[in-house]
Amino acid sequence: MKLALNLSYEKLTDDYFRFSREIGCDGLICHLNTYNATWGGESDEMTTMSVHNPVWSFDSISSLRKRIESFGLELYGIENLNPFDWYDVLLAGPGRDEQIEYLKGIIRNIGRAGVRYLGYNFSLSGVYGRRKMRSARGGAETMVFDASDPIADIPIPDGMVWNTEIEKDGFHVPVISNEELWERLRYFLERIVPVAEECGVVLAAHPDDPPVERLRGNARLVNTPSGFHRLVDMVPSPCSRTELCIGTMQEMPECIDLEKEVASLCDKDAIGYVHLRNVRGKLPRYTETLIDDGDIDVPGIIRTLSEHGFTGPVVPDHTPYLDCREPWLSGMAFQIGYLRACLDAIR
Ligand SMILES: [Mn+2]
Repeated sequence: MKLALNLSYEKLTDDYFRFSREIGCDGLICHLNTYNATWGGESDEMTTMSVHNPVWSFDSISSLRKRIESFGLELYGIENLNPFDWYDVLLAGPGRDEQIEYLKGIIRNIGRAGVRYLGYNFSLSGVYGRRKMRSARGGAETMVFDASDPIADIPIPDGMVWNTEIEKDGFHVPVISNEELWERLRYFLERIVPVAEECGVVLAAHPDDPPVERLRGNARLVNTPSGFHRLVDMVPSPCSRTELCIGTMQEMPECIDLEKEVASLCDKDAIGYVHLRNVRGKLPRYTETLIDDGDIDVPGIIRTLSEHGFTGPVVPDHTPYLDCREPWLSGMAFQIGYLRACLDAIR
């Protein structure tokens, strides 16, 4: 297994690369989108991207890889597509086929640049509805989700997909069934997976975070442990796998035996890469916690992954914010150090 940090676009700088290597990462998963504010900040909304951003070109991805390698790290993957580039794929809108052609080009760029994974989240609402509270150990700020919070039912505003304002007050986002969203995923995978196979890029699907049945009154997709299997079975290929977010899986009420669920995905070779964080509670209410402090036996999960042959990247996903000058960095350093010790313990 490899240890990687998950860096948002603003953090793709020499300082963060050096830091990542210093705390013992083998490589990185990078985001090419700029998320407004956060990622666990005050708001889940995102804005500042543009359609066909040159950051997705072969030259740009290739030079990013070279920069990262100069710090002794590997660029394992790119996480999350730009909502401006595929909103009609998610909405089954008029531009769907044209956007799919553009995405094929992106996958070719990623493959040609020697990057192995493309993480994506096939979702209308994206990650939404959590609140930042001082609920982690010692009062550290962290994300809390409560399905009874009225915020979870606020409909998706017109013109918004995946927490991103595509067209202010624009198109209406119709309410659809979960089955309809599965059909849209099938349409996407049937066209995209053959290209991923040609280029040697592994598509890795993140489950719904939070994994509720419906969010903002609209469809969700992978919100049960069996949903991961349904997704990888839809268009079976070594290039269509999951971005297995173990914290999210644990939050699912149907997840009774986490290690067994993880093992079954490993045995099927269905995992691209892993998000690993801890959590206390399950739906309808849970709190994200520090990696040693929740319901998940993290050393046990690492052992399960190893015993079932998983060799890909593990990233710490989210972290509570620790009270010091660098709340996010210190949280991540703690998570990486803990995971490094887990990996060393099974060597
Ligand atoms: Mn995750």
